[in-house]
Amino acid sequence: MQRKSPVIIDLKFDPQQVAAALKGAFADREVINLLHPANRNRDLSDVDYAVVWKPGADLFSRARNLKAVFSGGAGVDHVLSLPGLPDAPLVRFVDRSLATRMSEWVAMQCLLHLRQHLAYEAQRRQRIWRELVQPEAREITVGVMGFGVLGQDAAVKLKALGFNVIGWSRSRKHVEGFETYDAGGLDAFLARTDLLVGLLPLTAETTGIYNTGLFSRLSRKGPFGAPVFINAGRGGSQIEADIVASLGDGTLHGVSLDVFEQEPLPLESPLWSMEKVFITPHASAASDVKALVAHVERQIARFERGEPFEFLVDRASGY
Ligand code: NDP
Ligand code: OXD
Repeated sequence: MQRKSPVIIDLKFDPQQVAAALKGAFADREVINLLHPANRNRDLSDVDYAVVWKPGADLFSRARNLKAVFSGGAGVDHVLSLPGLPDAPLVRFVDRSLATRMSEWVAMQCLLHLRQHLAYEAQRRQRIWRELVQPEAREITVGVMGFGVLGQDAAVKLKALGFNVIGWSRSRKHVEGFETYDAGGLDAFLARTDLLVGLLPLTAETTGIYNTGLFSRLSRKGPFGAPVFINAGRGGSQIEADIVASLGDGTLHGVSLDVFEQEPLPLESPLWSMEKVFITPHASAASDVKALVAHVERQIARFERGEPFEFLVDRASGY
């Protein structure tokens, strides 16, 4: 029987979760977990596959003959920027568990803003008992920028909660029940959007896209008189100085941020202490490592049967 290539695992996730997920995984091949000190100087030159999240800078010079690279997350900006990335297929992580987690976070943030939770928290700190007017979800249009796997899953769940939902993507998506816009329809999309949800990948085109110019084109007709910005895509797509200024001058009513230009968010960032801000530490949708391993096993099995990989990254587009 032909020897099956080992799999390199270089996942900067919780080491215990990784170790637990790898028990019994890849049953018919060796697993080289680079978190394990014994593998520090291991020869990787004959390995076909690597599963990576923020891998070591020398990984691709050590593993010189990879036939495929699997991203440990949906985003691949962390891989595409690495020196020596081989010209081999790059597969991203797409899975129900990831979409469910992201949609939970997005729905929670939309509800927190709809139900004016920042205002209630401010009242609580001052021991004020005052009920605020309660707009309904149907009075609010959520615009999802990045109407891909995660954006569409979130849209379905937001719609079930009663929000109007519209989507924006590079190429127009035809999804029953949703009005959608393509890249050229950005102004029309923004003019209708009361709550902007960012689920874009980080590419040359999306770097810095969430800036004052964009915020000022959002709808001001919603119940709060100014729009809300919610971002779980990538921090490199937002200009944080513009977010701070837009909150200050009322261009934005509130924000929820899971991702930042620099992570961890520097201690001196004004965002930490601003009243109209919800912050989570890049925690909206962590990869479930067991689900990731199962996904990679499926993709390798397809490849070795001669079938194409699913969820291939288009290097030219950057996602
Ligand atoms: P997809 O590739 O399925 O969707 C990306 C969407 O963005 C597509 O609709 C795509 O358009 C659109 N898009 C990309 N570039 C542009 C552009 N220049 N102009 C307009 N639209 C554009 O990715 P996922 O939904 O799976 O993931 C999205 C991102 O979410 C990831 O790349 C990652 O950065 C982030 N993420 C963050 C997590 C977190 O914990 N904070 C967890 C998981 C993911 P088109 O459909 O036309 O290609
Ligand atoms: C991802 C992430 O891209 O966790 O999956 O950010």
